[in-house]
Amino acid sequence: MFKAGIECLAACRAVEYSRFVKFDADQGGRAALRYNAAVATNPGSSATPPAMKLLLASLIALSLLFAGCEKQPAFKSTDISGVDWGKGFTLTDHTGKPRTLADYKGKAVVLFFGYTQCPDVCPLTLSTMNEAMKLLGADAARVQVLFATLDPARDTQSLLALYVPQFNPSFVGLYGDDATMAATAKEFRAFYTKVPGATPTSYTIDHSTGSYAFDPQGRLRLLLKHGEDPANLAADLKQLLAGK
Ligand SMILES: [Cu+2]
Repeated sequence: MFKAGIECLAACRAVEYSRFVKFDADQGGRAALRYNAAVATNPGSSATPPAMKLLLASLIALSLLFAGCEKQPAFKSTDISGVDWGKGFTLTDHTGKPRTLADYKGKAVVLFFGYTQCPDVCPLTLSTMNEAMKLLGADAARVQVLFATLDPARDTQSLLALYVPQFNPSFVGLYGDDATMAATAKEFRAFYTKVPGATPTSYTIDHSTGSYAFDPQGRLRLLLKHGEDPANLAADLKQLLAGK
């Protein structure tokens, strides 16, 4: 039922519609043949053609079908439910504790990839998430924001412990070695590339800017876009918490 709802917009218009069209063509064709045969044997007949009745019934059924689709949860963010990537991660948090996605089961999780020396995107994303947390009120206790560094060479555990909770005491920084971070970013289809600076340690990192939202069952559900209105983020997270 739930799954059907999620896939409704994507699937029902394509699959169900084609089923209806096929049904209509098959049944309508046969009915039309029967009608032609009936008219041939009884030329005075003024009954509504059976093919027409079938067509009307199909149109009513189709409009009901689409009305049903529109009642499904409408997220403000991009619904990516059911994708075969972004299954999870194995990283270390800013207190040194090993962490996987399963540790946060029962909470909606927002995962973001970035780096602490980022001049714009990362601090804005974290402060926007903090605004969303404020709007969530008591529900904020059931949301976990995770900041995974793409720059483990400079973003040490202690630096993450200083930086990430500044935005919100509940936010958690995550790190791994270079290979682990590359594999984790790849699992989430996040992109990043080092841009050399004036000195070997003053590089910047260009990176993709979306955040990933999981429902309390740990399923990847939404891609949150950079610069999203905190009210929209809070509304989407509330829906995930409500089991939508
Ligand atoms: Cu950034």
